[in-house]
Amino acid sequence: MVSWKFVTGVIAAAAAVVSAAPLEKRIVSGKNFDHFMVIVLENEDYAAVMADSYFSTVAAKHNGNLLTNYQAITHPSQPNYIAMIGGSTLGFSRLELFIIKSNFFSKSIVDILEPAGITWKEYAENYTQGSNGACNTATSLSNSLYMRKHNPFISFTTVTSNASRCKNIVPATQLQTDINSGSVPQFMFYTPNMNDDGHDTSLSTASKWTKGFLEPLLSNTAFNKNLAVLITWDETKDYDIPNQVWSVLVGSSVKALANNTDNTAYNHYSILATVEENWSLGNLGQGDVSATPFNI
Ligand SMILES: *[C@@H]1O[C@H](CO)[C@@H](O)[C@H](O)[C@H]1NC(C)=O
Ligand SMILES: *[C@@H]1O[C@H](CO)[C@@H](O)[C@H](O)[C@H]1NC(C)=O
Ligand SMILES: *[C@@H]1O[C@H](CO)[C@@H](O)[C@H](O)[C@H]1NC(C)=O
Ligand SMILES: CC(=O)N[C@H]1CO[C@H](CO)[C@@H](O)[C@@H]1O
Repeated sequence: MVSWKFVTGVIAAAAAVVSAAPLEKRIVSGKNFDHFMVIVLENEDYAAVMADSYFSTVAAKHNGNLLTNYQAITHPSQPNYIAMIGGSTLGFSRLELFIIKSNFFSKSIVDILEPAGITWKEYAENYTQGSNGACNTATSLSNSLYMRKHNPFISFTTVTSNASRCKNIVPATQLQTDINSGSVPQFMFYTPNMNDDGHDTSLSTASKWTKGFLEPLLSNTAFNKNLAVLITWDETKDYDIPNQVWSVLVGSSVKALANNTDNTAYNHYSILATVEENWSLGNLGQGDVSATPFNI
Protein backbone atom coordinates (compact mmCIF):
# COMPACT_ATOMS: atom_id res chain seq x y z
CA MET A 1 0.00 0.00 0.00
CA VAL A 2 1.37 3.38 -0.97
CA SER A 3 0.57 6.37 1.16
CA TRP A 4 1.90 9.88 1.25
CA LYS A 5 3.47 11.40 4.28
CA PHE A 6 4.37 15.01 4.55
CA VAL A 7 7.47 16.37 6.15
CA THR A 8 6.99 20.00 6.93
CA GLY A 9 9.71 22.17 5.46
CA VAL A 10 11.68 24.49 7.69
CA ILE A 11 10.44 28.04 7.42
CA ALA A 12 13.59 30.09 7.57
CA ALA A 13 12.15 33.59 7.36
CA ALA A 14 9.97 34.16 10.39
CA ALA A 15 8.92 37.72 9.62
CA ALA A 16 8.01 37.48 5.98
CA VAL A 17 5.01 35.47 4.90
CA VAL A 18 6.52 32.84 2.65
CA SER A 19 4.67 29.99 1.05
CA ALA A 20 6.74 27.13 2.39
CA ALA A 21 5.61 24.13 0.41
CA PRO A 22 5.98 20.95 2.45
CA LEU A 23 8.62 18.57 1.25
CA GLU A 24 6.71 15.58 0.00
CA LYS A 25 8.13 12.17 0.48
CA ARG A 26 6.75 9.01 -0.98
CA ILE A 27 6.63 6.27 1.62
CA VAL A 28 5.40 2.70 1.39
CA SER A 29 4.09 1.98 4.88
CA GLY A 30 5.40 -1.21 6.39
CA LYS A 31 3.47 -3.33 8.84
CA ASN A 32 5.95 -2.70 11.63
CA PHE A 33 8.41 -0.13 10.35
CA ASP A 34 8.85 2.27 7.43
CA HIS A 35 12.64 2.51 7.42
CA PHE A 36 15.25 -0.20 7.92
CA MET A 37 18.96 0.37 8.23
CA VAL A 38 21.62 -2.33 8.26
CA ILE A 39 25.12 -1.55 9.56
CA VAL A 40 27.78 -4.24 9.19
CA LEU A 41 30.95 -4.39 11.26
CA GLU A 42 33.88 -6.72 10.73
CA ASN A 43 35.31 -9.89 12.16
CA GLU A 44 34.58 -10.21 15.88
CA ASP A 45 33.50 -13.05 18.10
CA TYR A 46 30.26 -12.73 20.02
CA ALA A 47 31.94 -12.93 23.42
CA ALA A 48 34.42 -10.19 22.59
CA VAL A 49 31.67 -7.80 21.55
CA MET A 50 29.65 -8.62 24.67
CA ALA A 51 32.66 -7.58 26.74
CA ASP A 52 32.69 -4.11 25.16
CA SER A 53 31.23 -1.40 27.36
CA TYR A 54 29.25 0.31 24.60
CA PHE A 55 27.96 -2.67 22.65
CA SER A 56 26.95 -4.57 25.78
CA THR A 57 24.68 -1.74 26.89
CA VAL A 58 23.25 -0.43 23.61
CA ALA A 59 20.13 -2.66 23.53
CA ALA A 60 18.98 -1.61 26.99
CA LYS A 61 19.99 2.00 26.49
CA HIS A 62 17.72 2.31 23.45
CA ASN A 63 15.12 -0.20 24.57
CA GLY A 64 15.88 -2.50 21.68
CA ASN A 65 16.90 -6.15 21.66
CA LEU A 66 20.20 -7.96 21.78
CA LEU A 67 20.03 -10.95 19.41
CA THR A 68 21.70 -13.78 21.30
CA ASN A 69 21.32 -16.49 18.67
CA TYR A 70 22.30 -14.97 15.32
CA GLN A 71 24.53 -16.94 12.95
CA ALA A 72 26.63 -15.66 10.07
CA ILE A 73 26.49 -17.79 6.95
CA THR A 74 30.10 -18.62 6.09
CA HIS A 75 33.69 -17.37 5.99
CA PRO A 76 35.34 -15.14 4.85
CA SER A 77 33.64 -11.74 4.77
CA GLN A 78 32.38 -11.21 1.27
CA PRO A 79 29.95 -14.10 0.82
CA ASN A 80 28.23 -12.99 4.03
CA TYR A 81 27.53 -9.59 2.48
CA ILE A 82 26.35 -11.24 -0.75
CA ALA A 83 24.06 -13.45 1.35
CA MET A 84 22.52 -10.48 3.19
CA ILE A 85 21.08 -8.99 0.01
CA GLY A 86 21.10 -11.99 -2.34
CA GLY A 87 19.75 -14.73 -0.10
CA SER A 88 22.65 -17.01 -1.00
CA THR A 89 26.43 -17.04 -1.09
CA LEU A 90 25.94 -17.81 -4.79
CA GLY A 91 28.23 -20.78 -4.68
CA PHE A 92 31.28 -19.25 -3.10
CA SER A 93 32.80 -19.57 0.30
CA ARG A 94 36.45 -19.39 1.24
CA LEU A 95 37.70 -18.14 -2.12
CA GLU A 96 38.18 -14.52 -1.15
CA LEU A 97 40.61 -13.56 -3.88
CA PHE A 98 38.27 -14.84 -6.54
CA ILE A 99 35.22 -13.31 -4.98
CA ILE A 100 36.69 -9.82 -4.80
CA LYS A 101 36.34 -9.63 -8.56
CA SER A 102 33.02 -11.39 -8.66
CA ASN A 103 30.02 -10.32 -10.66
CA PHE A 104 26.80 -12.18 -10.05
CA PHE A 105 23.95 -12.21 -12.49
CA SER A 106 21.37 -12.86 -9.86
CA LYS A 107 18.45 -11.19 -8.16
CA SER A 108 18.97 -9.26 -4.97
CA ILE A 109 16.88 -7.31 -2.52
CA VAL A 110 16.83 -4.49 -5.09
CA ASP A 111 14.66 -6.60 -7.39
CA ILE A 112 11.96 -7.03 -4.78
CA LEU A 113 12.12 -3.54 -3.27
CA GLU A 114 11.85 -1.59 -6.52
CA PRO A 115 8.65 -3.16 -7.93
CA ALA A 116 6.99 -2.30 -4.61
CA GLY A 117 8.16 1.29 -4.84
CA ILE A 118 10.46 1.03 -1.83
CA THR A 119 13.52 3.23 -2.10
CA TRP A 120 16.99 1.94 -1.19
CA LYS A 121 20.56 3.11 -1.00
CA GLU A 122 23.95 1.68 -0.24
CA TYR A 123 25.92 4.22 1.80
CA ALA A 124 29.57 3.24 1.53
CA GLU A 125 32.15 5.22 3.43
CA ASN A 126 34.86 6.68 1.19
CA TYR A 127 33.30 5.29 -1.98
CA THR A 128 33.36 7.55 -5.01
CA GLN A 129 30.96 7.24 -7.91
CA GLY A 130 31.96 7.31 -11.55
CA SER A 131 30.76 10.15 -13.75
CA ASN A 132 27.01 10.79 -13.67
CA GLY A 133 26.67 8.42 -10.73
CA ALA A 134 28.08 5.41 -12.58
CA CYS A 135 28.98 2.32 -10.59
CA ASN A 136 32.60 2.30 -9.48
CA THR A 137 33.53 -1.37 -9.64
CA ALA A 138 37.12 -0.94 -8.46
CA THR A 139 38.28 -3.59 -6.01
CA SER A 140 39.57 -0.88 -3.68
CA LEU A 141 40.19 2.84 -3.87
CA SER A 142 43.43 4.73 -3.35
CA ASN A 143 42.23 5.90 0.06
CA SER A 144 42.53 2.24 1.26
CA LEU A 145 39.36 2.84 3.24
CA TYR A 146 36.77 1.58 0.76
CA MET A 147 36.78 -2.04 -0.37
CA ARG A 148 34.41 -3.48 -2.91
CA LYS A 149 34.06 -6.73 -0.97
CA HIS A 150 32.07 -4.94 1.76
CA ASN A 151 29.67 -3.29 -0.68
CA PRO A 152 27.53 -6.18 -1.89
CA PHE A 153 25.44 -4.21 -4.39
CA ILE A 154 28.46 -3.64 -6.61
CA SER A 155 28.79 -7.40 -7.16
CA PHE A 156 25.35 -7.81 -8.71
CA THR A 157 25.26 -7.16 -12.45
CA THR A 158 21.52 -6.68 -11.99
CA VAL A 159 22.58 -3.45 -10.26
CA THR A 160 25.78 -2.49 -12.06
CA SER A 161 24.28 -2.83 -15.54
CA ASN A 162 21.58 -0.32 -14.66
CA ALA A 163 22.54 3.37 -14.54
CA SER A 164 19.67 4.41 -12.30
CA ARG A 165 20.49 1.68 -9.79
CA CYS A 166 24.16 2.68 -9.76
CA LYS A 167 23.11 6.13 -8.58
CA ASN A 168 21.82 4.51 -5.37
CA ILE A 169 25.32 3.41 -4.38
CA VAL A 170 26.59 6.58 -2.78
CA PRO A 171 29.41 7.84 -0.58
CA ALA A 172 28.29 7.74 3.03
CA THR A 173 28.48 11.51 3.38
CA GLN A 174 25.25 11.54 1.36
CA LEU A 175 23.37 10.24 4.40
CA GLN A 176 23.50 13.58 6.21
CA THR A 177 22.38 15.32 3.02
CA ASP A 178 19.46 12.92 2.72
CA ILE A 179 18.53 13.41 6.38
CA ASN A 180 18.66 17.19 5.99
CA SER A 181 16.39 17.09 2.96
CA GLY A 182 14.00 14.57 4.51
CA SER A 183 14.67 12.09 1.76
CA VAL A 184 16.31 9.06 3.34
CA PRO A 185 15.42 5.87 1.48
CA GLN A 186 13.34 3.20 3.18
CA PHE A 187 16.05 0.52 2.99
CA MET A 188 19.53 1.68 3.91
CA PHE A 189 22.63 -0.50 3.87
CA TYR A 190 25.53 1.29 5.57
CA THR A 191 29.11 0.12 5.00
CA PRO A 192 31.65 1.75 7.33
CA ASN A 193 35.19 2.00 6.05
CA MET A 194 38.00 -0.45 6.83
CA ASN A 195 38.93 1.46 9.99
CA ASP A 196 35.47 2.26 11.31
CA ASP A 197 34.20 -1.30 10.92
CA GLY A 198 37.13 -2.68 12.94
CA HIS A 199 38.62 -4.65 10.03
CA ASP A 200 41.95 -2.84 9.93
CA THR A 201 41.75 -1.52 13.49
CA SER A 202 40.20 -3.01 16.60
CA LEU A 203 36.96 -3.73 18.35
CA SER A 204 37.38 -0.60 20.45
CA THR A 205 37.70 1.52 17.30
CA ALA A 206 34.52 -0.05 15.91
CA SER A 207 32.83 0.60 19.25
CA LYS A 208 33.83 4.28 19.33
CA TRP A 209 32.80 4.72 15.73
CA THR A 210 29.43 3.04 16.23
CA LYS A 211 28.67 5.16 19.28
CA GLY A 212 29.59 8.36 17.45
CA PHE A 213 27.53 7.38 14.42
CA LEU A 214 24.49 5.77 15.98
CA GLU A 215 23.74 7.97 18.97
CA PRO A 216 23.05 11.16 16.99
CA LEU A 217 20.94 9.20 14.51
CA LEU A 218 18.78 7.72 17.25
CA SER A 219 18.42 11.12 18.96
CA ASN A 220 17.20 12.64 15.72
CA THR A 221 13.45 12.20 16.12
CA ALA A 222 12.75 12.86 12.45
CA PHE A 223 15.16 10.13 11.40
CA ASN A 224 14.29 7.75 14.22
CA LYS A 225 10.64 7.55 13.26
CA ASN A 226 9.13 4.18 12.35
CA LEU A 227 12.72 2.98 12.14
CA ALA A 228 14.56 -0.25 12.85
CA VAL A 229 18.35 -0.44 12.79
CA LEU A 230 20.26 -3.72 12.73
CA ILE A 231 23.88 -3.65 13.77
CA THR A 232 25.60 -6.90 12.98
CA TRP A 233 28.99 -8.45 12.28
CA ASP A 234 29.79 -10.17 9.01
CA GLU A 235 31.49 -13.19 10.65
CA THR A 236 33.45 -14.26 13.69
CA LYS A 237 37.15 -13.51 13.91
CA ASP A 238 37.96 -17.06 15.00
CA TYR A 239 37.11 -19.45 12.16
CA ASP A 240 37.27 -22.46 14.47
CA ILE A 241 34.30 -21.58 16.64
CA PRO A 242 30.60 -21.51 15.71
CA ASN A 243 29.96 -18.53 13.44
CA GLN A 244 27.70 -16.77 15.92
CA VAL A 245 27.84 -13.01 15.51
CA TRP A 246 26.76 -10.29 17.88
CA SER A 247 23.76 -8.31 16.62
CA VAL A 248 21.33 -5.81 18.01
CA LEU A 249 18.08 -4.19 16.86
CA VAL A 250 17.33 -0.64 17.97
CA GLY A 251 15.14 2.18 16.73
CA SER A 252 11.68 3.49 17.54
CA SER A 253 9.84 0.63 15.79
CA VAL A 254 11.57 -2.12 17.74
CA LYS A 255 9.46 -3.60 20.51
CA ALA A 256 11.65 -4.51 23.44
CA LEU A 257 11.39 -8.06 24.77
CA ALA A 258 12.14 -9.07 28.37
CA ASN A 259 15.63 -8.08 29.44
CA ASN A 260 16.09 -6.43 26.02
CA THR A 261 17.04 -9.84 24.75
CA ASP A 262 15.77 -11.91 21.83
CA ASN A 263 16.94 -15.53 21.85
CA THR A 264 15.29 -16.48 18.54
CA ALA A 265 17.52 -18.23 15.99
CA TYR A 266 18.33 -15.76 13.21
CA ASN A 267 20.95 -15.50 10.50
CA HIS A 268 21.97 -13.02 7.79
CA TYR A 269 19.06 -14.22 5.64
CA SER A 270 16.75 -12.85 8.34
CA ILE A 271 17.50 -9.39 6.96
CA LEU A 272 15.76 -10.29 3.70
CA ALA A 273 12.98 -12.20 5.49
CA THR A 274 12.29 -9.17 7.68
CA VAL A 275 12.08 -6.74 4.80
CA GLU A 276 9.96 -9.16 2.76
CA GLU A 277 7.49 -9.72 5.58
CA ASN A 278 7.22 -6.09 6.58
CA TRP A 279 6.31 -4.96 3.07
CA SER A 280 4.77 -8.24 1.75
CA LEU A 281 7.34 -8.49 -1.03
CA GLY A 282 7.41 -12.21 -1.68
CA ASN A 283 10.93 -13.65 -1.65
CA LEU A 284 14.03 -14.43 -3.69
CA GLY A 285 13.51 -18.19 -3.43
CA GLN A 286 16.82 -18.55 -1.59
CA GLY A 287 17.90 -18.72 2.04
CA ASP A 288 15.39 -15.97 2.76
CA VAL A 289 12.48 -18.42 2.39
CA SER A 290 13.29 -20.41 5.51
CA ALA A 291 14.90 -17.63 7.55
CA THR A 292 13.02 -16.20 10.51
CA PRO A 293 12.12 -12.50 10.30
CA PHE A 294 13.23 -10.43 13.27
CA ASN A 295 10.81 -9.58 16.06
CA ILE A 296 10.33 -5.87 15.47
C1 LIG B 1 36.11 8.71 4.79
O1 LIG B 1 34.72 8.70 5.03
C2 LIG B 1 34.34 9.25 6.27
C3 LIG B 1 32.85 8.97 6.47
O2 LIG B 1 32.09 9.36 5.38
C4 LIG B 1 34.69 10.70 6.29
O3 LIG B 1 34.36 11.25 7.54
C5 LIG B 1 36.20 10.85 6.07
O4 LIG B 1 36.52 12.20 5.98
C6 LIG B 1 36.63 10.13 4.80
N1 LIG B 1 38.09 10.10 4.74
C7 LIG B 1 38.76 10.33 3.62
C8 LIG B 1 40.24 10.24 3.71
O5 LIG B 1 38.20 10.60 2.56
C1 LIG C 1 16.76 -0.13 -13.86
O1 LIG C 1 16.48 0.42 -12.58
C2 LIG C 1 15.26 1.12 -12.54
C3 LIG C 1 15.09 1.76 -11.18
O2 LIG C 1 16.22 1.84 -10.43
C4 LIG C 1 14.12 0.19 -12.82
O3 LIG C 1 12.92 0.92 -12.80
C5 LIG C 1 14.33 -0.47 -14.16
O4 LIG C 1 13.33 -1.43 -14.35
C6 LIG C 1 15.68 -1.13 -14.23
N1 LIG C 1 15.91 -1.64 -15.56
C7 LIG C 1 16.18 -2.91 -15.78
C8 LIG C 1 16.42 -3.27 -17.20
O5 LIG C 1 16.27 -3.74 -14.87
C1 LIG D 1 19.81 -10.43 30.49
O1 LIG D 1 20.56 -10.34 29.29
C2 LIG D 1 21.95 -10.45 29.45
C3 LIG D 1 22.57 -10.25 28.11
O2 LIG D 1 22.34 -8.95 27.72
C4 LIG D 1 22.29 -11.81 30.04
O3 LIG D 1 23.68 -11.89 30.23
C5 LIG D 1 21.55 -12.01 31.34
O4 LIG D 1 21.76 -13.32 31.80
C6 LIG D 1 20.06 -11.80 31.13
N1 LIG D 1 19.38 -11.86 32.40
C7 LIG D 1 18.26 -12.54 32.55
C8 LIG D 1 17.64 -12.49 33.92
O5 LIG D 1 17.73 -13.18 31.65
C1 LIG E 1 9.66 -8.38 10.50
C2 LIG E 1 8.39 -7.71 10.79
O1 LIG E 1 8.27 -6.52 10.81
N1 LIG E 1 7.39 -8.52 11.03
C3 LIG E 1 6.08 -8.05 11.34
C4 LIG E 1 5.31 -7.67 10.10
O2 LIG E 1 4.02 -7.30 10.47
C5 LIG E 1 3.29 -8.31 11.16
C6 LIG E 1 1.92 -7.74 11.46
O3 LIG E 1 1.22 -7.57 10.31
C7 LIG E 1 3.98 -8.72 12.44
O4 LIG E 1 3.29 -9.78 13.05
C8 LIG E 1 5.39 -9.12 12.15
O5 LIG E 1 6.08 -9.32 13.37
